Amino acid sequence: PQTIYLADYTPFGFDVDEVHLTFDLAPSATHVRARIRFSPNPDATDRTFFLHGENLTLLGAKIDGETVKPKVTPEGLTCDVPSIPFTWESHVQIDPAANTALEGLYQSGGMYCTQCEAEGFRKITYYPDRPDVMSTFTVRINGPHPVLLSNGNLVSSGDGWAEWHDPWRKPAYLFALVAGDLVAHRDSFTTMEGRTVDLALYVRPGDEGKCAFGMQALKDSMAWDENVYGRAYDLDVFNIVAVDDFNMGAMENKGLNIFNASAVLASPETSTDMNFERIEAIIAHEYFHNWTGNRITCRDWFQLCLKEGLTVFRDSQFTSDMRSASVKRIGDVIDLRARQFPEDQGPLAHPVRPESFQEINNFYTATVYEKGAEVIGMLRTLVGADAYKRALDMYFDRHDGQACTIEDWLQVFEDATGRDLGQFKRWYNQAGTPHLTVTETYKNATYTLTFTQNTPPSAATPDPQPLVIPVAVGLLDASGVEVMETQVLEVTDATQSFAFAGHSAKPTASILRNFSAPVVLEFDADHAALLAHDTDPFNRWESGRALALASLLATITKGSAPDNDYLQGIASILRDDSLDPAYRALMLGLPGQPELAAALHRRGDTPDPQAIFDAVRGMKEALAQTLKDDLPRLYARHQVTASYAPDAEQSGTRSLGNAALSLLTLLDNGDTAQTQYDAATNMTQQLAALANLIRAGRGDAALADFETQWQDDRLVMDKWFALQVSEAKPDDAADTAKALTRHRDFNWKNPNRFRATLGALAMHHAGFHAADGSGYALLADWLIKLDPVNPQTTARMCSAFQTWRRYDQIRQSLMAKELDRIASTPDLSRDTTEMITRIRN
Ligand code: DPP
Ligand code: ZN
Repeated sequence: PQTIYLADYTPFGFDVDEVHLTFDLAPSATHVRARIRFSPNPDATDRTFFLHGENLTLLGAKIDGETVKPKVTPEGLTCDVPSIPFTWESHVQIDPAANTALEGLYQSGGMYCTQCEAEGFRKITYYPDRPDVMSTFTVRINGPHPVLLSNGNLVSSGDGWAEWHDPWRKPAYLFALVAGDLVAHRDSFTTMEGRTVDLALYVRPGDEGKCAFGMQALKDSMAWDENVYGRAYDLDVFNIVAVDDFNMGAMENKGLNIFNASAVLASPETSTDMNFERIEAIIAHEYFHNWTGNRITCRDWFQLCLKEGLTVFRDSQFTSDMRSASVKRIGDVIDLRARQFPEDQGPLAHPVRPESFQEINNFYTATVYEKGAEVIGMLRTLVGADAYKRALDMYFDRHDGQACTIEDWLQVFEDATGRDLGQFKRWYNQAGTPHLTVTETYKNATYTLTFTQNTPPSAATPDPQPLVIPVAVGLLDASGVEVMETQVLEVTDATQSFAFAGHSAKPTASILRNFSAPVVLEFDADHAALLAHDTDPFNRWESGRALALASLLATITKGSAPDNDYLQGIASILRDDSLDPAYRALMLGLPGQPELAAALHRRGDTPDPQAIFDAVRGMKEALAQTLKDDLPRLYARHQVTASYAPDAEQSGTRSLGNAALSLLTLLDNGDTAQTQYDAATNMTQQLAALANLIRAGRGDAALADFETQWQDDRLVMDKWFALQVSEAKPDDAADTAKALTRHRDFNWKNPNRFRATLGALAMHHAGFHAADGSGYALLADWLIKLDPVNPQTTARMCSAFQTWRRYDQIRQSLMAKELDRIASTPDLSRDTTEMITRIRN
């Protein structure tokens, strides 16, 4: 496959002034007619007229009304064209019914829908399918469907047809079309500019009862973006459509967002509190893209973080405002460590702005998204909230309607603040998670912290240079009183010291408060004191986490008993009813098993997945014993009696109740869980009870009952599939997943169901890494089977193997064998080939 380089960017030779599309929908023979006005681009030197096009049958082409015969290849076409403005017309036939890759125009449950980001539009018609080519679109849809939707505003419609016009210039990746027998949940929103916007959430008949929450989240997002960023919506309609078969979570098409049903449909009976929170965040994310992504888009796909990092950062701010900021921050860091750190620390490491790729779909990664958001968070910390706001206003002002780069983004911060961001820019160009090692000295009433930063080299960045690292630090005295409020230190050198004078006794340092930079911190802090007293909620939680990590590592490597300081420290926090229940529930969490494997690997040890699993289980038992007398009360006090609401308060209460339940189950063998299961009136309670019953080895009856109750609900059945795998004992995980692939409801072409079953296996650390290689083999079998059908989802799941070099020789060779087996599959997709090659090397 061909490698594409950022350094090779050149503009397209032509501007697109307007696009007219006509669709005649038919499952296996949809006709697409395009009429496109091109004119020479004065900024370009290369006037090659190349239009992307894949899987298209060209039935005819004309330039200014005269038939032409373009030269067609599997990737597109070229044609001789005039050197003055001209009108291009093409007529192609496509086959949505055969489109299982879910890119371009395809069918899902009888409806038509599209997914064009990143490069799906070329599967709809011939076009310069690149984000820096922007145009207005007028779309006519002919088809016997009650609902016919495209971007922008509805111009006119009749029986079997509709015409839409999007007045905002946009790249083709934001194009969307939906047709089907759908029902709408409607509402409206009046913008701060006085525009009344008709809002609609389109779903399959039967799902009407799952729309209200998503609609409210949309309205909250619209209001928030006005209040916080001064950004109002800019069309008369905003439509969202829920689709069952979808590779991603959702897509921000202009005025017509298309969502994976799992990312928008919600009801108390069928969705957990976590589902509700995720749906709220994704609705916000896609809505916020209207400004950060659509109005200002990316010049090329290397700049993906320009829209994604910023939009993730914005949706995190939104969730922090809607719910609890510290709980959100802790959740984001857990997620970063679980998904981004392994990427940054293994063979897939790439900069937030990569410099080359073969298949762009492989770069919709945690590094681009989540580390991209962390980089913006650091920028905001460094310049301050006011300057951040000024810079963003300048960004919207200066670049509205443009396709931009990271250079444009950093320039507005330089212009708004006068700062030189040359060194800061390395965060965008360098791969790898920096390690920040800290030592302390105390002499003559002066406390000194010395920071040493070191980013491990990687294939993408063989010679990393020092970064600008904002390190938020506070100091406490021996009694736990804060003697220095949070200060942000700017670490810019490989080694750098900061002195704090006037301390009559050696203070206790709280370093990297609120996780002010995405680094691995190595500091021998007084975690027990910080767990008891830190005024920074993040670092207080982090101290508990650090104690748990150290204790678990000692158990794994030396067989030590769980650390009593940790157990007692957590117990006091759990007993402190003045603390937010959601926060206390997080305090009961333990480091993820892959995170423990990474920590062992970093110390030069070889992780044994079963030993890690056992140590975590042992720690939970120790927590249960320590809290033995508290758990019944903790559980009882955190039951919600009011009618269900998915808000922060109620879900926090339930999360602590359920955290208590999982410890109680270790003491009562699941009796409380059974009672909760029998009485549950919402999915949060039902699913938590079911998980505990499986863990206690008595889940069969409840699993059967759950299946009977929910067999007709696709999204709930995904949970049923996933839970059996994720709660299986390590030795049974692969067999459980395998048995589920034979279940009559295992529709492997549906990405949600595939992920629920095989993705759950990949995420079951000890199960996936079972010593006999059964986990590796089963996943590889299914990736090989899925690849020709859906390369994008296949390639994404290959990352399960990315940490393979951390493990022992036997596991390494078992994994290498499966990677080679996948690699040698005939006609393997470009997506999967690139992933396997990068992982294997
Ligand atoms: N739909 C994906 C997202 O919003 C890709 N843009 O992140
Ligand atoms: Zn996004």
